Amino acid sequence: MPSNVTKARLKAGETVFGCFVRYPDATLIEVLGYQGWDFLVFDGEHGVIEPRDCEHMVRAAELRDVTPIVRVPTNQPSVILRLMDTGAHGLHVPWVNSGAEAEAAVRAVKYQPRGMRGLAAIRAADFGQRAPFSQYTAEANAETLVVVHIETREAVDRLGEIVAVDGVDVIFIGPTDLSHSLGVPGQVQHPLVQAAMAEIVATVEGSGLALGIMVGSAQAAQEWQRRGARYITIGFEALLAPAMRGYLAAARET
Ligand code: 3PY
Ligand code: MG
Repeated sequence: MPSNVTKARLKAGETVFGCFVRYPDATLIEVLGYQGWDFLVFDGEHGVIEPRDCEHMVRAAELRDVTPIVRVPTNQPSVILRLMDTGAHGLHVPWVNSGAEAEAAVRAVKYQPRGMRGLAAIRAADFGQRAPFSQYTAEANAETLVVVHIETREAVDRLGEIVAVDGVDVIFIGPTDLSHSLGVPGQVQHPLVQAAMAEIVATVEGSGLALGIMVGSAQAAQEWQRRGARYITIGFEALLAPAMRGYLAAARET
């Protein structure tokens, strides 16, 4: 498995920037690969990305030296297996609500001795053409980035258990689902949501794990870096919409 540059940067204490893409298109990934992203997240939860799409998107990202990460739709070993077998260098697992659920995610994505991911000569293993399985499984266990979403009240309450699970790399705040879980859907600035986020920041601080979040603007990205986040993502549409609207407004001025 190729080395995971995003994971290496996080381990070195650096901050990394990525973009969520929910459209199943490898060409789009190749184009985005010219923009300087550290990583791209292919969204299999809220997007329509299936394993076959993911495999092409991973290839395109690798072509441009961007780390390919996939958000799996659910924390199920068979679902995680099919998306990770495409060769993604890491995964986002939504709705991780306890230490047991974080442990299940790590076991689904790591091979023996840490986990029980199914093993075969798939793309992630270079189709069995390059190295013995023992070398591939050790590389995959070391290089794969595990990002767990904290996006419910229960997850915030049980975050101490979650950060203690060996193999979790990034604790990722999902602001939209968190606001929904707290009864104020979409109101991410609501005091209830802000208080829950402050609890997350406090628990992650000093845990040795990286804090991640989805932001909506460069200003929010800067603010979250000041709060300690080092794995910063934004949605493709959050960047596209202002650029297109700004262009049209300006172009129609004359
Ligand atoms: C959320 O805001 O719920 C997310 O999952 C962001 O990716
Ligand atoms: Mg979410």
